[in-house]
Parts: sequence; structure tokens; C-alpha cells
Amino acid sequence: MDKRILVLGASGQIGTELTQKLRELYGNSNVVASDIKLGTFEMMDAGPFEIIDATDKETILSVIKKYQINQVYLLAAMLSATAEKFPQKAWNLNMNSLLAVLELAKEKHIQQVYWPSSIAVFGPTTPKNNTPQKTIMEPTTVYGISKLAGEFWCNYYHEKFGVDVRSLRYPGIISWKTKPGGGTTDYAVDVYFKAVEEKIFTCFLSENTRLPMMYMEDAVNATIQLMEANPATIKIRTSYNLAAIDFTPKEIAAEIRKQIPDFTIDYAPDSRQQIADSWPSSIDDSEARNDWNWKHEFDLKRMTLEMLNNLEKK
Ligand code: AKB
Repeated sequence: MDKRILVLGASGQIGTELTQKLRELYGNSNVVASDIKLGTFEMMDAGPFEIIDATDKETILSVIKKYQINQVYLLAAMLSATAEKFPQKAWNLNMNSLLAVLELAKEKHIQQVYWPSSIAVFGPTTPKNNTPQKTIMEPTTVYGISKLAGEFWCNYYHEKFGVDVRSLRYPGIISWKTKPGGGTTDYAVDVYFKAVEEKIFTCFLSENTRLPMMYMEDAVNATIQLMEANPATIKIRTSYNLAAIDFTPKEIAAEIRKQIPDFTIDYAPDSRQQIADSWPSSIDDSEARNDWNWKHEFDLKRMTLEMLNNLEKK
């Protein structure tokens, strides 16, 4: 079957690069980008673009029909720090968009769904190091609660209605093309931008806060690999643990200093510290590695070189 893809939330941090990669792989005209507002010139120029509110099932359906879409990547979401400010709005966006797309899949308008979960599904009572796939999950953020509920909705639609929905628990994602917005792991992107622009960075997390992270290229590859995998190999229909690297603000600063020796960092932890403290430090993703052969390519050193080289050119 030819892939005809709709990306909801295509202008976000992951959406931007995932859309670009999907267009490279499956052809520009087969990948419809959409967001609640207009996208960048590059995105709208390269292929079809539609304005869609991801919670509006009828509009999604009309676009599915217009382009004969068979796969939806749902990336619209409110991230952890913003969700704490707007809990109701976050719940509505994160849940209603997912339920709309799962219903469309159940009604057989589309054949496959991708939906991202997050390390935010874990909480302060979860084992912190090498967090297993199946463990105590008691999230204390609105975002984490919505992701955990979403995971079980995915599993429910799969078990009950045979919906082919696939999901990954992303760690913090780091990229130089599009900045994230409203997350707790965002410092790990900001630090590179500030290192190149001003050689100084004030970090909103404390120096020894260790969090799981991943370079964007690995995240995009993992996503597409999961969606391409033979359904028989997908044994988890909630969401897969996914990991690459983990580090602290102090460690990323030391790595940056190898390239920019006069870079300095100081620390002014804010409300996001509490969110970070409730999340794992590292993740055990052996199920993903065993079931569909996931492996990451970027370590901290390689990612730092890529980030700094690209930002300097930019
Ligand atoms: C956030 O910080 O909210 C996100 C996430 C880990 O899901 N980057």
C-alpha cells in the first residue's frame, strides 16, 4: 500500500524534522503537513499544508478524505512546563486530539496511527536509574497524567478494535533546526544556542540533574523504524521505552567547553526543577532494541559537534 500521510502538529520541534524526513522517504506530495497556524515557508512550499486544530475530528476527516490519507502522525501536544500553567487546556489538547484520531482509525478512515508518549509517564516513585518498561507509574504532572492515560487509550483501541497504533516514550529531544517550547528538557537545546550566541547560559535546572535525552536524528529514525516494523514484532501497544544518552547540565557544559573553551554556565533552578526531579535519570529500552532492532547513533560528543557546527553555520 502506498503511504499517504497526514502529520498533525507539523510545525513543532519534532513535527518539523519528521515531516521533512517523511517527505524525503515517501515523496513530498504524499505527506500533508498541518498545524493550527501557518507553517514555515519551507514546509508550505515543499508539499501540501493544511490548517487543522488537532482536536477537531471533522476537519481531520475532511483532510483525510481530500488527500486519501492512510497514516496519521499526531504530534500536537502541550509539553510539561506549559501544561502545569494551563492544566485544563493541556488535558483537552493532549486527550481530545488522540481520541479523535483513534476514533477515525476505529471507523477505518485510516490504517495506522503514530502517537508520542514521554518519560513524563513516570513519577517520583518510579525506579530512577535504568527505568524498566513495566514499573511503578505515578506521574505528578498534568502532561505525564495525559501521556499515561493516552498510552492506555492506545492499548485499548488496539485490543478492542484492532487499531494499528504505535508509540514511543520520548526522552528530551535535542535539535538545532526548531526549538522546543514549554518542556522541562528544553535547557539542553537552549544551552547550545546560548553557547554559540553569547558564550554564557543560565540553566533553569540544577547542575546535577540527570535526564534521559536523544538527538533529533535518532528520534526521527526511531519513529519511522517503529512505523515501518512488521506488526507481528510490535509487542507493546501502550508505548515503548526509548533511550540514547543521559547527562546532567554540568556534563553537557563540560562537553561544550571542549569546543568553546570560554563558555560559562550558571544555575538558577525554577519550577521546572520539581518536574525534572520526578522523572527518571536513565531508561532501559531493551524491549525496543529486541522487538524491532532499535539502536541509537548519537552519543553526547557526536551530538555536541553536530549541534555546534550547525548552529555556527546558521
Ligand atoms: C518535556 O520536557 O516536557 C518533553 C518531554 C520529556 O516529553 N521534552
